[in-house]
Amino acid sequence: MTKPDVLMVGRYPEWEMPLFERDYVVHKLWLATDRARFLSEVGPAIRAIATNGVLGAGAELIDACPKLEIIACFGVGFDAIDLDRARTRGIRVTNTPDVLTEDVADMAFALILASMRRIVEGEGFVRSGAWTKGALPLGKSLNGKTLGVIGLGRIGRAIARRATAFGMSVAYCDLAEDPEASHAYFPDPVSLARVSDILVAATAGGAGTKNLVNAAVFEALGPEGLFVNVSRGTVVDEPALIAALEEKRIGAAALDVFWNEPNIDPRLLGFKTVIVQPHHASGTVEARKAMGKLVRDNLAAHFAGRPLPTPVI
Ligand code: 8YV
Repeated sequence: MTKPDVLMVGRYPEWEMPLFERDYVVHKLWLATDRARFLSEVGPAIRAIATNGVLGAGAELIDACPKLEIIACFGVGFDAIDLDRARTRGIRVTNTPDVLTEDVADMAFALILASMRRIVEGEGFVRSGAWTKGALPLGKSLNGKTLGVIGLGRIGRAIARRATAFGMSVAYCDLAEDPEASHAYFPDPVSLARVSDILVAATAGGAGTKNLVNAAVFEALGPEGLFVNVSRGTVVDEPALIAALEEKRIGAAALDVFWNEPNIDPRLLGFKTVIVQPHHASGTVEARKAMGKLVRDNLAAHFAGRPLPTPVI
């Protein structure tokens, strides 16, 4: 049987490559110097796209592959994939839910702890010798605080579980109240922010959540509040975040994702009250191995005519 042609949009982990190349003819889009020419040459043969949550697959890419059958995403978020175009063309789409949930929730808490307990600042304080001349300003305790979770999905619930273990109260907002959840429900991010000491965005990206966290939300969070983002940069009105930080209308921010990553707004780096990470919440060996396997399992199921393990459409 001939190996199906797969278009790999961005670099996958090194360990994945022999496994992909054993079963597929892999065309590496990120290595192409002339993207349009590369696509016009290989596009007609492509039956599958292997992409990730950031690069996705837009209409231009989908249309460059007339025989495309499936788009497999290395990531849970599929907001960068043009689902409408895929649907119109009858193309299947898969993602990698569950296998990264706990690690993403851990990152949310790593950011919360780092900000509240001044971990990054403290590290610099010791290394620079400043410790010999004085004391680090005091941090803030998590115990007794209220964590507001925007989006009580798999990741939001995993964050909420951790918050409970840290002695925090949890409140959330989502499109609808979850009858299973014991946490306080708020219908929108502004009313949630009003009761929150820490506000975490854990919602899906895409048009439906664009700028969901905006100036009004920051106003409601207040000058002592911490905003944390482990979802998508698009969920936040970044200029409004920068203005809120500048005018001290919120206390701090800890961000794993950005509107324009990796070329992030340099103004964010000018704040002592901001902690940044390179979109790395799922960046553990364990999660990434499981994500790679799930991408391959979805492709294998598709080409064997079996049900897809984790279909989006
Ligand atoms: C990945 C993600 O970092 O799962 C997601 O939606 O954003 C992350 O797990 C991303 O897919 C890039 O590899």
